[in-house]
Amino acid sequence: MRDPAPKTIYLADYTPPAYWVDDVHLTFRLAPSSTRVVSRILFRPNPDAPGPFFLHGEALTTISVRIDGQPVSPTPVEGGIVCDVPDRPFTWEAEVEIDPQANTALEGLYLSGGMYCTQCEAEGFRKITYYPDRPDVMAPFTVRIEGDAPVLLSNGNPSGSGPGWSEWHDPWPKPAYLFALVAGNLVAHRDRFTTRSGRDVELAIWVREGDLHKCAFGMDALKRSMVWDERVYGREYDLDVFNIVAVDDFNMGAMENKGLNIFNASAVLASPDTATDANFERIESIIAHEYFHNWTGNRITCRDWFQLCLKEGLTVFRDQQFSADERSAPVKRIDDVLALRGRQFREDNGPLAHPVRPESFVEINNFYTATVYEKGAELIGMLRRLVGAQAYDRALQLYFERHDGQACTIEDWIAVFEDTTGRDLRQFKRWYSQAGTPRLDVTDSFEDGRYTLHFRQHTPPTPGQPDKDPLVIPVAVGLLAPSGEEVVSTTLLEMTEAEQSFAFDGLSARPVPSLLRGFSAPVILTRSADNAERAFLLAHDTDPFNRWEAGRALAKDALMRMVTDGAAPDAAFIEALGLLLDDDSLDPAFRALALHLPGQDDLAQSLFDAGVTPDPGAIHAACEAMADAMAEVLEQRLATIYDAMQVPGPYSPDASAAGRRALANGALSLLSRRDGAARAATQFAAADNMTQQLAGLAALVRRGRGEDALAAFYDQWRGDRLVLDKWFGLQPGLAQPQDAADVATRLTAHPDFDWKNPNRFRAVLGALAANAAGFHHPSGAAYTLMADWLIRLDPVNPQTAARMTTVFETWRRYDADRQALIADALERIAATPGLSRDTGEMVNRIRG
Ligand code: 0A1
Ligand code: ZN
Repeated sequence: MRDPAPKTIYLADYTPPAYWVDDVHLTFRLAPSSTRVVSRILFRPNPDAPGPFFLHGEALTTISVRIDGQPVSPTPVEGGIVCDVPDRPFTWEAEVEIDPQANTALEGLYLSGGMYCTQCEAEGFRKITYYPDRPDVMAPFTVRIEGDAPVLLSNGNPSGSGPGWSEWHDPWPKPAYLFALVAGNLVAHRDRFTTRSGRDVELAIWVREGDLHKCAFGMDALKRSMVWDERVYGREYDLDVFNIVAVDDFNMGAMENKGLNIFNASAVLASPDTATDANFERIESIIAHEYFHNWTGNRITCRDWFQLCLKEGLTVFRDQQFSADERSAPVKRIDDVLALRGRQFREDNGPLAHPVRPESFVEINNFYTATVYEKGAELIGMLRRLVGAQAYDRALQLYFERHDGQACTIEDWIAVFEDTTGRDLRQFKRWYSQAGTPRLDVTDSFEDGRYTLHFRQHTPPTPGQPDKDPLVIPVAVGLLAPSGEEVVSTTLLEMTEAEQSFAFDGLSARPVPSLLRGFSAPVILTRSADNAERAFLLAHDTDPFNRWEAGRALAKDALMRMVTDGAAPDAAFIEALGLLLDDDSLDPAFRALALHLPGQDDLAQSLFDAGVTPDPGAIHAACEAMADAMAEVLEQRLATIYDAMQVPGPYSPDASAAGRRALANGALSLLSRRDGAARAATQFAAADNMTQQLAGLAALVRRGRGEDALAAFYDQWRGDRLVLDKWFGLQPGLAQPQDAADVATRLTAHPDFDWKNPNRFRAVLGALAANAAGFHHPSGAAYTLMADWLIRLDPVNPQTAARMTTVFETWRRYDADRQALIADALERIAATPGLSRDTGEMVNRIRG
């Protein structure tokens, strides 16, 4: 039965399960629209929490149910069934029929291009069979698959196979959300790994035959992840096989199912000619992320879905550490902070703000958010900073020892740190329950050799949380002498009060502070620094993150003055940038980041915070004018850099080569404003790798000279779904503001616009929304197009539709006309008959 009216679930209402599961045996008889699932489950009453016997179940046709061999007739109730059961352990046997072919929501068992696959997190297992589909019920699984596909995979180790069947046994108790099954016509890229204690593990990446040449990088990333987790966290793999499968139709990036990770094809497949450097880097981090979940998520899982950050925040933090170790740590930190500010700050400062550990939800799938993931990871980073790296390592070992095989809470997590260090972390825990981005205002004074920093913290109200308490904020600070020399090296100040001062003695002159080094806390720092100080830090700071931050602050200030006062592009900023670009001692990847102007959405938020209603058209114009000025002033330097950064020899996705290409392509984009896009055309035509081909194409399109190249690109790549997604995304993403909605409309009518495929849908509509000036063009055409498509997608794939509604989350920033247009679009979505619980919840929260 489906929910009559969506209801809100509360963390405070948690109760333990009334029945434990000791063993699960599943048999699948696969058929596209009539798959039979037979379950045999050993249940045991939980003496600590007696209650009715309830099993989740959705869209299941019941064929038969038996308890201890005797037929029974369970009673359907909302979301599942209840049944009278004996007051002792018993065996439950059920046979149900499901329809994978009709499953367009891509949750449960579904078909993707003729291949069976599953997605059970968070609550998809209930669409496969009756079960207590909650993460605190953990059990070993044995699975038998019968079907005519040549490859039949499930979790754990293979325990038998024959023509048309295979059997799998997963000895490690797991919650149902980690269940997986794959069946199809697949081939494997194989390898092996020997763990440090000598276990031989067979590794395989399963793909369609035509994709076999795109697996080598993913496999290498997997082996590097396995080595890293042994070395850094002491975590070894625990099965004889580790399988990864690439799937074309997938709602998210990937899924950490035990021993059988399922990946969106875009998150695993890469070859030099089809994937960009950014794609390679993303693949490496997602492979690592899913692999690291084996310990942080699978062996130790979440008690309930409110604890999602327990596995996600920690696993993101671990994958960030891995990428920092494998690549350049400062560049990785800047990338992570850019993503945090771009997505999480936006969420935390709007109607969708929620705590890292939410206290209620209607649809849990709506809480796989930047706050749970990225802010969740920042909380781990802060804890590590506060207790120190060694205590962190000890706390983690205690966590693994104490909680292996358990379903845990944030309280368990905090307790291992308290027990390891003897610290009282109650105040720190507020970070998990208090939503909103804290503001940290800083002033300073200098007298008689004593330099004092005064901090004041406050967190603005967020939905349901009008008042906030002070947080523990680790502020990493360094001080520089006017000569540029560092006089106080990085020191961690621990702020715990609403207002607090910290003094440094013995200074011979007023120093320049370098604050929040390495972005030591996820806050918005406000300080009325002048541009001379920023330029000084850009030139001298020893902390690479803050050096970049100073350049960014200069750029932001210059752009905001252009928007608000009609100022000309700031020559001092461009000159400072030129000096940085010339500094060959700096990593090219770092210089490439400095060359990027702040994003237009970021500028809109900063203007809004400064009390100015942002006009996306004016912001776009300012960024264009700034880029023109940068290109004009720096033309010679950019040309030199472009030539110097060319990477000889065959393509390699390594960080150093990728950094050189990033800088060359940053230069190319600006130079195209001066050379009629001649270099871009040459690069596009000559490129032997996707990074350069796409950068050439983007520069041509930006300059309005992309028509032929777009056609050539389409002809070349029409047979490759992942590359075609780039073609679909690039056009609305780079269109002129007045054209963006038309370009997107045209693309949605293209024969290759397979809108039921989440990647393709996101390529066009996500890219349109990312084009801030185009999406917010005063005509409102993009809002209408977006609403039309969300209404169309919702009944087919509620999860992807609901996520896409976040394109409207910033609507309160804008002027009355735009707000009215967006309100209409939201109203229209909300009024759609039969709207899903997913999209309904999101639209209601966004409307506020
Ligand atoms: N746990 C996965 C992400 C994921 C979450 C939800 C999904 O369906 C609702 C699918 C995947 C991860 O963190 O990688
Ligand atoms: Zn994850």
